[in-house]
Amino acid sequence: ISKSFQRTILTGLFMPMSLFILGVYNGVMQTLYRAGVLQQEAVAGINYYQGLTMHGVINAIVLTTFFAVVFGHVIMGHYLKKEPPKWSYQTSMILMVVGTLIDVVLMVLGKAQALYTFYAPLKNSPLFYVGTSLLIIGSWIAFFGWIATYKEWRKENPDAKMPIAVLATFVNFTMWVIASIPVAYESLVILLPWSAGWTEDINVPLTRMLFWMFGHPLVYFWLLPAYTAFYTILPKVSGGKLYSGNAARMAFLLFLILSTPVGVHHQFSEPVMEQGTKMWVSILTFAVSIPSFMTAFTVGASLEVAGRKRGAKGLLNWMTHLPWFDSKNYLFGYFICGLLLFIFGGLSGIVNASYALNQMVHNTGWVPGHFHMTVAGPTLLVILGMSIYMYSKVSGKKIKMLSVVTIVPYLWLIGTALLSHGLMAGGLMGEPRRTNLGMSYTNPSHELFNQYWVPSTTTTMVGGIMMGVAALLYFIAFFSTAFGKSTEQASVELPEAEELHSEKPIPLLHNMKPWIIVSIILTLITYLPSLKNVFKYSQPVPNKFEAESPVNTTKVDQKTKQISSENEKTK
Ligand code: HAS
Ligand code: HEM
Repeated sequence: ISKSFQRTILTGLFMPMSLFILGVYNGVMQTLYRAGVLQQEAVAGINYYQGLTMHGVINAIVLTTFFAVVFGHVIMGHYLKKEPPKWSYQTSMILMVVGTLIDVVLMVLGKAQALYTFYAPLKNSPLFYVGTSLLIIGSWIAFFGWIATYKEWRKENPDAKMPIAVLATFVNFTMWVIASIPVAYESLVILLPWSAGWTEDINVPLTRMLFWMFGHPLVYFWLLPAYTAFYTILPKVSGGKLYSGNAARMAFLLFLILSTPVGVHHQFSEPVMEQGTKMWVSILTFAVSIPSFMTAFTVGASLEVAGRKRGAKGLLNWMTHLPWFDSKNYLFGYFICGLLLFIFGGLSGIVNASYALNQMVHNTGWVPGHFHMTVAGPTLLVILGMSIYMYSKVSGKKIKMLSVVTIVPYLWLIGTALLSHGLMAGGLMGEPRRTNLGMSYTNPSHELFNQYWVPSTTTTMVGGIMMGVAALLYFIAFFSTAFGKSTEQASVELPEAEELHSEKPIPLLHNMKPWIIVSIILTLITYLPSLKNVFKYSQPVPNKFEAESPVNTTKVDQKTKQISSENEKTK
């Protein structure tokens, strides 16, 4: 491994993990505000929305993007036995680091508090859109480097199968590039000039549509690195083999065609979207669950194979023969806890996708309950497990406090289950998300106090504190490892699972082109009518929102004028 490649990978692991401390701190604080333990607007100069923005941006955008890139580098290094071109990994890391630093400084200064979804009418400093774009473009550049490496490898290995982990990484980044075009347009062409004051008019529903066109594939961009680990590493560390390589390839390729055209399911309550559009997107969203059901089957079967290889007999006792709490196999704990959480994260996603049920849960605590069992479940646990694994291998430093590292995922699992249960139970009783409940609803001395939300917000807080403790233990182990001495040969390597059956390669599962074409067609079929809806029912208007009110005063002015002129006529 070259020094510069090593430095790039270690920076890409160290920097986001340091920022994650801030992300976790704000997460725990949110649970304290929501439970009414904190009843004020701000603590240590950070107000609720500033904290929520930092929490969402650092955890869900920064940490996940850095991890996808670094994991991609290690996958290429391990499977293709080559380093990507230096220009690509260095430029990519510099852009990502600079972009992230810009965003973090703005968030700390309170100049960016428009939440991680950052669509209008909330407004950030124009620099935030620049910073976020740099982070995203940086990640593209890493991908362009991998394509060059892959082409070289292909020339030298004309008959070799494309390894599943490489296919998965390419699928993920192709989807990412397609999805980031609308958000780049939204950020750089609409939001940046508007926030800089160069334009006055803004079409709010258009910005929301463009964001969600990116926002849902974004969640699969978070998920697919975890799936890559479940298919290509987990069977190995649990002592078995991958049940079917073809099924794995098929699942990834289905994500390529179905991830982008489903974003409108975040807009089921958006008046500008017509019913036909919503119905179509609801159906597509059920379809995008299919590759996850396939994954549950294939990964579950691989675990069963592992359990039986370890001596299990009978129908279900393979579960007890897996390497639970095994410090030599600590990665297993991170993966299995992620999978267990995802059973419920996935099922709650299907509730969200059901249009009628969505009306019940939208904008309530149910939604963060759902996604902490996805992004803070399999995604985050694979990030934590693999980050310390990769840091140790690439730096040649032995992992410190291995027994703590082994316990962390189980503690995180219990904490996340409690946090999500509290949020979801509260959500079903109307508890709103994105609200500092401590200032009113969970403050007994406030006139809006609601006693029914006390048990749910308290459960959330207990879960949140457990997650905070798990994260703290992890940080101690991660940074002690990082600051330790290097004693072994540095290497870029991954545990690699074999396939159980030697299946015949299916050409369609080895060629991404037809899938990319279908992906673009499905996106157009969905988004052309959605765009038509947006332009039919909304238009750019001057942004005259006041801090205290969600109502656009421009529209109110126009309506008042219209009513008074009608009154004049009647007179
Ligand atoms: Fe979601 C909202 C629908 C998956 C993240 N989602 C969100 C938001 C986030 C998010 C962050 O339709 C909120 C955005 C915001 O701030 O407003 N989501 C779905 C559906 C799925 C889904 C249908 N979401 C995810 C994933 C995420 C994520 C993955 C992050 C990584 N989601 C929605 C909808 C909304 C939404 C609506 C809008 C809600 C609203 O109104 O605002 C599906 O992809 C889920 C399919 C998953 C499964 C589970 C398969 C289970 C597996 C585990 C097997 C276990 C084994 C272990 C093998 C079907 C693979 C066995 C071992 C033993 C020992 C037993
Ligand atoms: C939102 C707690 C870890 C991603 C929230 C909310 C709570 C919370 C209570 C809801 C706030 C509200 O709607 O008013 C925690 C705690 C954590 C944690 C206690 C661990 C100590 C994570 C992780 C991720 C994550 C690891 C992602 C990798 C998010 C996102 C939001 C959120 C994207 C939505 C932000 C928004 O609405 O703008 N978190 N969380 N959280 N969390 Fe976490």
